[in-house]
Amino acid sequence: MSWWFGTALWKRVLGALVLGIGFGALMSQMMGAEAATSLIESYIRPVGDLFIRLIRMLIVPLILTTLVAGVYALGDPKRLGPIGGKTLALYFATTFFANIIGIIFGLLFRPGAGADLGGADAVPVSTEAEGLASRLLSIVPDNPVAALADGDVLAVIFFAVLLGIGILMAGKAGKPVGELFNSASDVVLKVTHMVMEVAPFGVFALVAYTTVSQGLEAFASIGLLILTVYLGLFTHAILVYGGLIKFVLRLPLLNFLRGIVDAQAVAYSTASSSATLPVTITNVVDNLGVKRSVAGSVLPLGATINMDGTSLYLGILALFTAQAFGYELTLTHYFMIAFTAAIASIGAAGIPSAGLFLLAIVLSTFNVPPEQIAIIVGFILPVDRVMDMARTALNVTGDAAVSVAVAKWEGELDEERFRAPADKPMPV
Ligand code: DAS
Repeated sequence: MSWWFGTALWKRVLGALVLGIGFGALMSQMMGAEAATSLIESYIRPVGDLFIRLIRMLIVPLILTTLVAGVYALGDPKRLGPIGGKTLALYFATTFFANIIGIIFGLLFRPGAGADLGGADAVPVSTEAEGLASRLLSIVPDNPVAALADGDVLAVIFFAVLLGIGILMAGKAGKPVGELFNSASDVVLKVTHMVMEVAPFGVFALVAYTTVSQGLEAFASIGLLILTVYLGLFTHAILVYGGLIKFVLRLPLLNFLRGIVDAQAVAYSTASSSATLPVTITNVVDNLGVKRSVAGSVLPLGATINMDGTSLYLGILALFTAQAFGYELTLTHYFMIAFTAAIASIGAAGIPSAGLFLLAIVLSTFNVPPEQIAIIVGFILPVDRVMDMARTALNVTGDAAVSVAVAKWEGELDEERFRAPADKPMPV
C-alpha cells in the first residue's frame, strides 16, 4: 500500500485513465461490445457514478467556503473589481482564439465533406440558448439557502462574494465570521483531498464504460471529425494556454500541466466541468499556489461561462454541417459562426454533451433548416461523448490557466509552490 500512497496522485489518475481505455478495449475484443458493456455497466460503472456523486457533493461547500475565505483574505473589497475585470477579459480573449482555431481546422480538414448522414436518427433541438446577459442576471439569488441547496453555482458565487465583502465592511465584528470561513475552507479542502483518493478508481470505471459503450467501430464513421476536434483542442491548449503560461506569465509550462492533470483526467472521464470543479479548485490551490481569493471566484465562474473547448467544437461542427449539406459560406458567415459559437459556449452548462445541444444557434447563422439540424445532432450524438471528454478537459484547462494569470497579475500567486518539483513536498 505504501507504493500506492507514495505515488503522486496525478500519476495514479493518469495511469487509471490509460488502464481504463485498455481494459474497455480488451473486454470489447474478448466478449463483444454488447456483453462487455453490460458487464461493465453492472459491476464497474457504479464506482464511477459513486465518484461523480462524491465530487459533486463538494461543489457548493467548496465554492462557498473558499470564496468567502478568499474575499476575506483580500482585505479590501475594492480589489475584487480588477480580479473580475481581468477574469472576464481573459475568458473572452481565449474563447475568441478558440473560435478562430476551430474554423481554421474545420476548413483545413473538411471533416464534413462526403459524410454519409443517411443512417442518422434525427434529434430535434431548440435554437434557444441562455446568452451571457440572462446567464449573468440569473446570478442574483432570491433565496441564498435555496441557491445553496439547488447547487446554483453562479448564485452561490454572488452570495459568497457579498458575504465576504460584508465581513470586511463589518471590521472587528466580522472577524470571527471571517476566521470561521477560513477554517471551514481548510476543512473542506481536506475533505476534497480525501475524495480525490477515489479519483483513480472513478476515472478507471468511467473511461472503461465509455470505451465499451461507445464501441470503437462507431468512430470510423466520423473518425476525421474526431481527429479534427482533438487536433484543434490540442493546438488551442498549446498555442493559447502554453503561450499564456510560458511566454506571458513566464512560468514553467510543465509544472502547470502536471499541476492540473488530476482535474484534466477527471474532466476527461466525467465530461462535466461542473463535476470536476472541486478537483480543479484543489489542484490550482495546492499544486499551483493560486490563492483562494482567485481560485474561489475565477474557477466556478469559468466552469459556468468559459468553455473554450465547446466554442472550438461548435465552430468545427458548423463547418462539418456546411460541408455535409453543401452550403457555400462567406466571410461574414465565418464571423457569425465564431460569434454565435462563443455565445453558445457561455450558455452551455457544465454537463455531458451540453455543447452539442446548442449547435442550432450556430447553424442558424446560415439558415440551416431544423430537419437538417436534427439529422446532424442525431448523427453526432451516439459518439459525441469521446469529443465531449476532450473539450471538457480543455474547458477546465482554460479555467485553470486564467486563474493562474489573474493570480499572478493580482499578486495572489505563490510562485514558490508553482515552481516546486512534483515529487518534492510542497512548501507549507
Ligand atoms: N461537457 C461540457 C462541459 O462540462 C462541455 C460540452 O458539452 O461542450 O464543459
